[in-house]
Amino acid sequence: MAQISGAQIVARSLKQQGVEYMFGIVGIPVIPIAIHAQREGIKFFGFRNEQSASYAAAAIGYLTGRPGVCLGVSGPGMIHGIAGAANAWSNCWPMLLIGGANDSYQNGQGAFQEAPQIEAARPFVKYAARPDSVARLPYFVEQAVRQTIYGRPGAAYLDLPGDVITGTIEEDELKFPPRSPEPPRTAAPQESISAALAALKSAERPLVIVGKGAAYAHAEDEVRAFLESTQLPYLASPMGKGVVPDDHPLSIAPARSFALQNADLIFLMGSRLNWIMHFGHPPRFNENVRVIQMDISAEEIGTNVPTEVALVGDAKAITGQLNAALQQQPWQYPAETTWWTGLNNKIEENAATVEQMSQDDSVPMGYYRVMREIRDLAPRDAIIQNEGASTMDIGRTMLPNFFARHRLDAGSFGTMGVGLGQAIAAAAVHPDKQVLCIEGDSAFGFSGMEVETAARYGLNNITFIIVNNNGIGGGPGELDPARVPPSAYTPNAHYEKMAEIYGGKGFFVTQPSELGAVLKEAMATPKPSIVNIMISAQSQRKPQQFAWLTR
Ligand SMILES: Cc1ncc(C[n+]2csc(CCOP(=O)(O)OP(=O)(O)O)c2C)c(N)n1
Ligand SMILES: [Mg+2]
Repeated sequence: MAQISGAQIVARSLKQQGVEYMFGIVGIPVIPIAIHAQREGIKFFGFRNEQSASYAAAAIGYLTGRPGVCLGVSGPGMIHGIAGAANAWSNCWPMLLIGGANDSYQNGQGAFQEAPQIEAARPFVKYAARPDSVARLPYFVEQAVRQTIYGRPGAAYLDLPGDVITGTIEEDELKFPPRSPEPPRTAAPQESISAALAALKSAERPLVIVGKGAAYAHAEDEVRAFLESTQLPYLASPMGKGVVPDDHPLSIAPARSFALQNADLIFLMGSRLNWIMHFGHPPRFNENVRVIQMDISAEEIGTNVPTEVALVGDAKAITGQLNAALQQQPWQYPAETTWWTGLNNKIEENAATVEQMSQDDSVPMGYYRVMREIRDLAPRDAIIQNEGASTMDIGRTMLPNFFARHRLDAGSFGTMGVGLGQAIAAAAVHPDKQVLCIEGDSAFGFSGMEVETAARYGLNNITFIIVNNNGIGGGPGELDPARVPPSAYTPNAHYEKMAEIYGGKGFFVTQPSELGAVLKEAMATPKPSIVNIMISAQSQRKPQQFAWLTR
């Protein structure tokens, strides 16, 4: 009879539960878990910091619907991984954090890297457990994986003491639970479907808001069919972009502020009324805005603004129900309304301002000039990772998405530093697609060392683009080391030289005339390349009534 170790059981259980990707850093006591994960066919990516690894694991959950794993050593490794668990918690993405822990017989003795790990993980996870024996490891792995994807997705944590990892058992004594099926797609009661449609018909200025919940649920076909049959104007949340292509005629994205302020009824399709949507409150929203809310989580219903019609369940299933009802009884929001006229006027006005800024060939360049060039060269199915303050805000309006789950950013948690981990996850899931990782110079610095990780695993489909204004929201062109402003970084820092550490190519761009050719070459280069674009520290967003950063 054969003996099997805890590490091997964990790896085999993960694989059986549909885990395909693991990110982390090895050390005592988790090395054997990574080794066995590779043997079981799980793709392991050794990172340079568990924080980035944990962001990658969470992005995998969003992109694939099965959790990515972040593996960290006890104490500091696991603590770094909490960053990604928190990001997953805030974004409602599946991920599984696995932390090594000191041998259980040393608990309380001041063991090597001993820490209150379960307590530390708890507020950010749906499930946290310390398996009590080698034999029960498969049970705990199945529980953890299932918890991340059932109900509202989120993170789970497994705490694995060294003696459980290295412990052994007779293989025959083990029982592996079957793979947990995909979560049930719960539909809404028929009367709620009717109520939602009745509410939409009664609105004068309706607005649909498509969120990343719809993207996660793979509801893109249904959402598009719903919009096209009702002809309702819609807006996407930052990561809801692409569920319906951004160039769709029903998109009123350039008139976002006007639309939010004036809508008398909003239909939230997997989008929340949190800070990104200004809580649904005035002055960004109409005081008396009515709400139809579709969400996987009943607890989310009514948050910040009372909900008139609640559609609790799966976005794909429920939007399908709406479409079926509309087939029975077709209805369209009229094309000739003062609402559409107002929206279209605003779209034209804003598009003209943006177009003007994006044609500006001044040196140093402005954000819009840079983004225009990226927009024009990005393949239609590019996956866009975008983080920074203005780099992200402007990227959001300037860089379109045409497919669901093709945009990743700082998200609901506003986390700087997610970029490289997310880009690596996206490149691993979609090896045939171009991944553009468009980073503010500050955002890049949080996890810049992971360029080496990307190169080491041959993720040559990533191009790193740094929009460099010498700091957090811009910094001075010269620095006195005795008086460094809190937001400043080294002026004209040559971040592109980091490509040299792995024999890649870096580009430093100051002239708008060079930008296009450089971006093309960078995307065609056989290793991940880094394009460092100097822009004006004074470059700003188009004037906003309420910029979130300045409030
Ligand atoms: C983990 C974390 N730390 C700090 C912040 C605060 N913060 C918000 S945006 C930002 C960086 C903005 O600078 P940059 O990435 O260079 O973009 P820019 O606006 O200059 O284009 C920082 C540090 C944050 N959101 N997350
Ligand atoms: Mg910056």
